[in-house]
Amino acid sequence: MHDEALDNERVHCVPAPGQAQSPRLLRLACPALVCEGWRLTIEAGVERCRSDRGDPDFSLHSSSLRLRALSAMGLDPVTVALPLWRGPLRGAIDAFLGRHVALLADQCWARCQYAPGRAPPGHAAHGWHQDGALHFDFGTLRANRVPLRMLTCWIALTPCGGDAPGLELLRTPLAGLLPPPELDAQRVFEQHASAEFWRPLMGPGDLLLFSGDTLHRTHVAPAMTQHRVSLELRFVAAEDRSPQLRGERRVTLGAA
Ligand SMILES: O=C(O)CCC(=O)C(=O)O
Repeated sequence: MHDEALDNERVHCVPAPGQAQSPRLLRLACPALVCEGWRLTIEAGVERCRSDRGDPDFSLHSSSLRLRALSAMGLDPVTVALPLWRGPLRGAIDAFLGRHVALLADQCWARCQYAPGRAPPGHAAHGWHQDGALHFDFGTLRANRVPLRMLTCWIALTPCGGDAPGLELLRTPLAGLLPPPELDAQRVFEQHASAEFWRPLMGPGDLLLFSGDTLHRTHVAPAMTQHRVSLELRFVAAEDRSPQLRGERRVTLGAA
């Protein structure tokens, strides 16, 4: 069920340092058995949080759980990130962020998304946004809205994009952060040519790597019948001193 045309967009085609990073897809970056274990752990964790409530690491609205909440169950953010950074993602991450890379350990998430009409009460899909807007205060007057220089690694743990919700991304990163009124779905649709929108079909273990300036949202369509489980990691340069990152727990992955 993979879109063969997308297979050209491999992680080993890295841009020169400092250039924009278009979103790219890497097939089967994580082994299927490992993904299945992660999926089971996440579903159990999300269901437990949904009935217990009160866990600050759980968002009822997005059926998302910070990965750190699953550390004791073997799904620690650093344990997930290290083999990817040492393995298939290293060239792409280092080319974009430099050799001293840090994981934003508290901004790593496990997520469930549901087919329309099958979502639990209170759940909603993610609207258009840029991850580089993390902790950005749009209320302050700023000459330019500079996104964090960040990479998000989004891993599908179940088939998605076809019969289950996936991601929709703009193929070209934007020059700056869009303020909230410009994130309206109709407005985004009007501002970009249809060829710019990308809804990859993904299977367990496939991953998307995209930079903080990439506009994206949950892709959910009326005909979908299945739910999806995914997880995501966020990387920055270890030396990044942007004020938005103040207080964030960074785990440096090293430069070996
Ligand atoms: O998993 C999704 O559907 C959306 C997640 C997302 O866009 C994000 O966390 O930045």
